[in-house]
Amino acid sequence: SAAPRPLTTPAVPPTTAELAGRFENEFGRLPDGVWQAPGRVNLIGEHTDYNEGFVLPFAIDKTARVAVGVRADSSVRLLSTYGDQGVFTTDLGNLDAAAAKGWTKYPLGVIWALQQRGITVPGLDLLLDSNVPLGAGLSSSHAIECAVISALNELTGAGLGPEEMVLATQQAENDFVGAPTGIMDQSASLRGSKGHAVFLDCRDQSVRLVPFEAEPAGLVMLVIDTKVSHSHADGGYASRRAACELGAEVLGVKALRDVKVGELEEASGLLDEVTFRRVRHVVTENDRVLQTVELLAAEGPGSIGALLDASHVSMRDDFEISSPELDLAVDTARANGAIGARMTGGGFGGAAIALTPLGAEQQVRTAVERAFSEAGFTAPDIFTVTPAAGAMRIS
Ligand code: GAF
Repeated sequence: SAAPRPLTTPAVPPTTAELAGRFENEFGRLPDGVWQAPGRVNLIGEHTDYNEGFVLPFAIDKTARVAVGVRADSSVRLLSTYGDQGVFTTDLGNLDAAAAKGWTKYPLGVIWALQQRGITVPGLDLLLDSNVPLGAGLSSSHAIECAVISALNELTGAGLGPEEMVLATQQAENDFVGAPTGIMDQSASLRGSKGHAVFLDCRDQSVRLVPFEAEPAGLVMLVIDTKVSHSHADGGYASRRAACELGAEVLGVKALRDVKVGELEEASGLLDEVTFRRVRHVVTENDRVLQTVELLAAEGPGSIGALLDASHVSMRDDFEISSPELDLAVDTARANGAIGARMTGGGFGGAAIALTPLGAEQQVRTAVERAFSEAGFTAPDIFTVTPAAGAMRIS
C-alpha cells in the first residue's frame, strides 16, 4: 500500500543562472546549455493512451530543468538539487537500471533509448532541478525524461521530431525503468502549448491544440496533491493494462479504441464481470474526451464539469484506481463549489483536479484541508495550475 513521500521540492526554485553556477561549482565548468520540460495535468482521458485512444492533457507551469555539459570521456555524472544524494557516476558502456539510484534511472533510460536507436550519446555531466511534485501523478518522471531528451537531441544533433522523442522516452519508461506506461505524459510535456490542452490521438500521435484557459471563464484549476505516492512500476497499473489487452483480444479488436459505447451491451455478454468494467471505463472515457473537446470549443471550460465528474466515477467504480484520499478530495471539492473534479494521472494515489469558480477557491481549499485532517490523512498540497509551454531550451 502507498506511503507518504519522503522528498519535498523546494518552495523557491533556483534561477537558471543559479543552476548554471551550481553546475560550475560541481563540475568545474559552465554547462553547454539548460533545458526544461513541464509536468502535466490530464484534463480528461485516463488509461486510454495505451488503448490507442484519446487524451486531453496540458503541460503545467511546473518544470524539470537540466543543465548539461558534454564530456570528452564516456562517464555520466548525475546530480540533483534535491541535495542529499551526491554525484551518481556511471559509464555509457554500462547503463544498468538496477544500479541506478532514484531519479537517475530517468536520464539513464533516455540515454539507453537513444543508444537503442543507433544515436551516439557522449559522456556528460548533468544537474537536475525540478519543482514538479514527486510521485504526485503530475508526471515528474516524464518531465525529467523530456528535459533530458530535448538536451540530448540537440547536443547529439540527432534531430528527432517530437513523435520519435515521445517513443524514445516511452521505451525508456517501459524497458529501462520498468513502468508499462503509454505516451500521454511525454506528449503533453514535449508538445504542450501555453493556454492550450493537447488533444492527442494515441493511435497515430496526431495532435490538435485546444484552447483551455480557466481564468477568463471565471474559473481556476486546482490541483489537490494527496501526498500519497504512486508508482507505475507497481502491479496496479500493469494489471489494468493487462485487463484492457485481454478485453480487446476477446472482443476481437486491435485495441479498445475500436469499441464504441453502443457496443458495450453486447460486450458484456462476452467478458467476465471485472474485465467488462475495465473495458467500459476505457470505452466511455474515450467518448468523454471527444465530448469534452466539442464542449470546450462550443461553450468553454464552464461546460465540462459533468464530464470530469463522470470520469472520476468511472475510474473509482469501473477501473478501480482511485483511493480514499482522492475520493475525499473530489467529493469535498464538489460539495464546496467546484463545478467538476476528478483524480488525474495513473491513480492509486497522486493528485485530483477541481475546476472551481474563482469565488469558491478559498472555500474549496479550506474544506478539503479540514476534511483531510478529520479523516486522519496527511495534509494535502493544494495549488493552481495553468496550461503552459512544452519542453524548450532556456539557456
Ligand atoms: C500514467 C502513464 F504514464 C500514462 O501513460 C497514462 O497511462 C496515465 O498514467 C493514465 O492515463 O501517467
